[in-house]
Amino acid sequence: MPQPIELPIWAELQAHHQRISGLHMRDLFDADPQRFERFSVEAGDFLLDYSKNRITDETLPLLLRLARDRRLEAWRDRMFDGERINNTEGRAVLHTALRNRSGRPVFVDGEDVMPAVRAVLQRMRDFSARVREGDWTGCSGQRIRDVVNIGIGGSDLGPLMVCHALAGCDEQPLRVHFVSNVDGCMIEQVLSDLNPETTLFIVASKTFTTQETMTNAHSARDWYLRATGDEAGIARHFVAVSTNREAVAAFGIDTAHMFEFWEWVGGRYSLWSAIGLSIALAVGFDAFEQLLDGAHWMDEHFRHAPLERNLPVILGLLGVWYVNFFGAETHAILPYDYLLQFLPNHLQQLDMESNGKSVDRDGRAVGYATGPIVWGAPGINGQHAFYQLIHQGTHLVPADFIASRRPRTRLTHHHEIVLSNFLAQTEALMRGRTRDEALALQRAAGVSGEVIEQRVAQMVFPGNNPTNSLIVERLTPHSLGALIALYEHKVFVQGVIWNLNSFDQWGVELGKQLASRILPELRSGRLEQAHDASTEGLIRYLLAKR
Ligand code: G6Q
Repeated sequence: MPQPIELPIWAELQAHHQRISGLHMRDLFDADPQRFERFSVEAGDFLLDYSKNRITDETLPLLLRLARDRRLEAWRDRMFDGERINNTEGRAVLHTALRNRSGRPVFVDGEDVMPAVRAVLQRMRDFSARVREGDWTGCSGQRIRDVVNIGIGGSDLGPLMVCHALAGCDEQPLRVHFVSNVDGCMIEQVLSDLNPETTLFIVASKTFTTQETMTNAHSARDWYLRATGDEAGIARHFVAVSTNREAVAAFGIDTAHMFEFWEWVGGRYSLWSAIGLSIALAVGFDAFEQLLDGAHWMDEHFRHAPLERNLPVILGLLGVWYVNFFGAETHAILPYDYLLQFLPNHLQQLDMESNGKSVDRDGRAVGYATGPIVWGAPGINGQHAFYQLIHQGTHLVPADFIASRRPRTRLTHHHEIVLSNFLAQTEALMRGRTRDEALALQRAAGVSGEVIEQRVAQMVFPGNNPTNSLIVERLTPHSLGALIALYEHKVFVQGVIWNLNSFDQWGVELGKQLASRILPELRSGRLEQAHDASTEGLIRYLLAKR
């Protein structure tokens, strides 16, 4: 497969960029009162307004040609059909099967995976109902009050984000906590408030070998045993979510209390699998199913909507437009919704671990930029922290603004404030403030002389900073599922354009290997391996200070 930059359409896009990069969006809006209607799409739970982008009528058709020349639709179908498109690990990529609500079979090597998917969902339904209703009791016969999910990366970020988003202000029978960091402070802090007789631990690990998770799981077990002395009770207080039955048994968890998933589910795509058990416990299995329904809705939209009205395709191509033609190095995710507080963290992993690569799926060095640095925080808080750089700094920061139309809070006057800021910021980032406008403001305030020039220089905002406005009808399990799946497919679209395997993560290996060499040195107090002078100096320093 040729690299994208070898395609004629790439040169056409470069030429188009040269023609339009000097245009200001303020002028494009002035010239076209229909710009919003022409550059927005309503679909399902969403309105996507992408009119505040540096595009003209020609841009999207050219980007769509790029997508077609990269055979996006064929790649998409290969993913949904269970082909082993994760070529470097020889695996299919089927998180979409986990939320396949259509009754359609999905085959991997001739075997339909759907019966096994449905069987695990049924087990999750039964188990979560028993725990939530107080039917599953702890070792002393008391009902479970707290659940601790022990996992990291893909076995943490997705469920944490969803639990926070869906719990909202509603009363729930269980409190769900997350322990990910192996720094002992985290588990100590979480456990300090809990009663071992009413706490259930979920050890969530695809491999069941992850150092951080296994260390935390052992500390949790020690804590439980120190308090109760009841080995047999472990069965009532520890369950596992994994693909590795042997390791679960070796840890001492009865495999009858193991919730299975499969190698064709990538960690950062796994919240739809049994890794979502903490979600089902936190908000109930019905809500978990609605989350799956929403993601399935987005899968169907991605598969069937024409590319020009296809939400993940539009978002993916606009991202490529900025990364490859404007040289943008970053992309911000700015939810105007407290409940989506952890969405930027989840999307950061999803995007950066999937497309943060410089070798393509065929093993060639890429000669073009790939995944941007994805970051973000709730927009309202960001306004008081880092928006200064987006408005007046020297970097181009394309951003997604996400808000709900209908609030979850009863304090609706708060929601109006949130929305007014959402709208004002995207307007400000698009329009900016000209020198004349700044001058007029200062004159009206009675400023004159030297001060006015000084002030005006600081008060000019260049504007022309691209944003997408994504309005979710209301944050529900369904719309949240669709929202997450939207970003999964956006990442997929970009991976296809850049010819990447978005489903491996070889770049996390080296650090893990080196840590496993250094740990024995810290433990024994002896330097045994050759290191560079800096690393050796640091190890000697740490050992000498013990
Ligand atoms: C995700 C990554 C990574 C993974 C964690 C936890 O795609 O592979 O974040 O989820 O390293 O792995 P385990 O679930 O195997 O403990």
